[in-house]
Parts: sequence; structure tokens; C-alpha cells
Amino acid sequence: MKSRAAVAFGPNQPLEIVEIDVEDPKENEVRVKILYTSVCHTDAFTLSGEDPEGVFPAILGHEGGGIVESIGKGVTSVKPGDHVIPLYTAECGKCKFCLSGKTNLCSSVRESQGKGLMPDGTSRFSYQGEPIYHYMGTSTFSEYTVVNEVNLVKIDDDAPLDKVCLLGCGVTTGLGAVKNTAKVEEGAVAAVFGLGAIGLAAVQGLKKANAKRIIAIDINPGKWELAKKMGATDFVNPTEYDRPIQDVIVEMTDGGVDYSFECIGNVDIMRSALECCHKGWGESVILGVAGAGKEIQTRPFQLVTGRVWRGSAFGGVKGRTELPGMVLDYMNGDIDLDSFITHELDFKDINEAFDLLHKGESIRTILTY
Ligand code: NAD
Ligand code: AHE
Ligand code: ZN
Repeated sequence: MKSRAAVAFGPNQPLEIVEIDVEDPKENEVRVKILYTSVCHTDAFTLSGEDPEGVFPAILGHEGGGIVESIGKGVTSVKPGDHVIPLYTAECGKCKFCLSGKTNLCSSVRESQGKGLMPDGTSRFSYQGEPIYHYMGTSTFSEYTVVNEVNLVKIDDDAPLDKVCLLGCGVTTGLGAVKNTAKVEEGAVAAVFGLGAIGLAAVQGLKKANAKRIIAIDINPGKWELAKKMGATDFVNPTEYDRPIQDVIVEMTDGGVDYSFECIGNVDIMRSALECCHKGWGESVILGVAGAGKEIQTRPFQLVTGRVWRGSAFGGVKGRTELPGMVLDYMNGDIDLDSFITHELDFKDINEAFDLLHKGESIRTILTY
């Protein structure tokens, strides 16, 4: 079938809206009509050419919501008409990872997903007869996309897809990093570096966990208002200090924080986030995604003396098992998604959504097809 899509023809080029061909779903695959998508910083990261897994031309996008249009042979968990959220972290329930009880990472389709292909090694997208790569197993920047059944979760029919699409990445990641990865306890002192959707969701998660102090750190003071609304208690702008920001945080907190979260993708700030943790027990979680060739550094003594460095993908959330409940949590008022939506645009204006994110003016822009 024909579909409107925003194609990334090459790194650092604006996306081009073109009419592509989308094949029927094959065995264990599902074709979804995407109604809404937003733009996450990871889409911008891959478009920048910094992603070691970035391939072009590709259809990016991984925060979306839609309706099942058709299913391939063997698909049992969804049917045409079901409301769904695509998942870049698949959940097959059968692989070594899924069965480990230790991680939300799933190995069932990760290898082909990282190559921008379906498991049979081909693409379901083409433009003028030439294949176009998939992205993160989701490719929500196409009106019709094809995903593996394991990359899809059915949600409540009554959930507003223009809001709950945000659970496809950013908000779930921040909330989950606090709850599942750090397992923050009541009364904790925490620092969040970077107040985009991921950092703000971490702040919201910390508030839900009854953290005593939530220090919000960003070089853009325009982010304070939402951080405060989410529950932040202290605000730090690193550009106002001429010494390492970890020293400032350590001083503010009588020795350091219990937990920190890096939500930027800057390896120098990852170091600051670790080193602002309290000696003996402080834990730092890396959420930000850093470009090819970037590496983290610290003195091993930081870890010898009890600080812990962790990372989190999709907040440790198993999407097919847990997302339906998070959707209900939103509908019951237990998760705030609306505050993240700073802009709403027509899908054709998708490049403007990228501009708003780069300029730090938006948290999330909802694009309507
Ligand atoms: P964003 O661009 O909306 O937010 C980043 C924030 O960091 C901005 O507010 C910016 O002002 C701030 N910032 C930039 N440099 C800074 C500095 N030196 N010190 C303090 N603040 C600084 O991005 P986002 O969509 O919230 O994504 C944040 C990061 O999380 C990205 O790297 C993204 O790729 C990554 N991410 C990871 C996961 C995961 O599963 N681990 C999921 C989603 C996004
Ligand atoms: N492709 C990159 C890594 C990108 C990355 O770390 N992705 C995060 C999700 S970001 C969502 O906005 C993730 O979940 N990673 C785990 C995984 O299996 O992809 C690279 O460096 O190669
Ligand atoms: Zn994302």
C-alpha cells in the first residue's frame, strides 16, 4: 500500500515527506496505521549521523500510537482495529533475556532491528523501487509501518493515543529508571541532569517515590517551571559556576546525592553525575545516549569507595507486560503526560518539531497524521 512518510535520506538532512510503498506484513508481523507520533532526542541523534547503528535512507520515529491495520500469519496478540503502541524494546517472553528476570532487554529481534531490517533480512518499505531501512523496530514517521508482533503492545481502546504515545519512549524511560533501575526509596536525595522529557519524567518518578530532595540541573533555565511542576525542589544552572558541577552538588547535599540520573547524552556530564554521588552508596544511572567513539571516564577510586554506575534502556520496563498498566495509570491520573506536550503540529511539519527540540523550546511535540 501507499503511505506518507518522512524519510531520512542522509545524515544531517531535513526529513523529506514522500509517498512510499509499504508491503503486507509477513509471518509474525503487523501493519499499523500510526495516528500520532512525537520526536525524541534519539531520533535527532540518529539523524545527526552520530549513531553507530544509523543507516540511511531510513524511516525514523519510535514514540507513536496507532491502530492495527492488518496482521501476518501466526500473529495472535493483536487483531485489526486494536489500539497499539510500538515498542523499540521488544518482549518475546521466550529468549534468555526475557526469561532471566534480570532485564527488560530482549534478544529475539535485536540483531535485525539494529540493522534497520526485519528478521528475514529485508525491509517492508521502499521508495521509487529502492528499499528504505526501518528504525528501532518501530519507524513511526510513516503513516503505515510494519513491526514485529514482539515490538507491539495492545492498549485500552479508550486511551487517548495522542497522549499515551508518549509512553512509547521518553516518559516511560524516566519513570522506569527511578522505579526499576535505581529503585529509589522514600526520603532519598537525588539529582537529575538534563530536563528534557527523560529528565522531567525522572523528576516525576522521584516525586512519586517520595524523594526528599530533587535537584534539577540544566543549562537552560527555561526548563525550571516544568521541573518544579513535576516536583523538583532545587534548581542548578552549571553555567553559573566556575567549578565542576559535581563539587557544587556535593557541597549542597552534605557529601553527595543518593541517586543521580544523566538524561543528556554528554559523557563529561555522566562523570559529573557519578562523582556527585555520596561516598559509600550513591548510585548514578546513565540514560543519555552518546555518539560513536565517546567513552566515559572516572577515577576507579570513585567506584572503589562505593559509588555505583548503572544504565537504563526504556527504564527497565517490559513493554508488552507493563505498558497497558501504565496507560491505565495515565487514565487514572497517576501519571502526568499532558505536561510534556508543549507543541502540537501536523505531521508534514515534522522538521519544525526537530528544530523546536534542538532549540530547547519543546519537551515533546505531538505530530498528527
Ligand atoms: P532533550 O534534548 O529534550 O533534553 C536534553 C536536556 O539536556 C535539555 O533540556 C538541555 O538543555 C539539557 N542539557 C544539554 N547539555 C547540558 C549540560 N551540559 N548540562 C546540563 N543540561 C544540559 O532530550 P530528551 O528527549 O529528553 O533525551 C535526553 C537523552 O536521553 C538523549 O541522549 C536521548 O537520546 C536519551 N534517551 C535515552 C533513552 C534510554 O532508554 N536510555 C530513552 C530516551 C532518550
Ligand atoms: N544505537 C546506539 C544506541 C542507542 C541507544 O542506546 N538506544 C537506547 C534507547 S534510546 C531511546 O530513545 C536503548 O534502549 N538501547 C538499548 C538497545 O538495545 O538498543 C548505539 O550506540 O549503537
Ligand atoms: Zn526515545
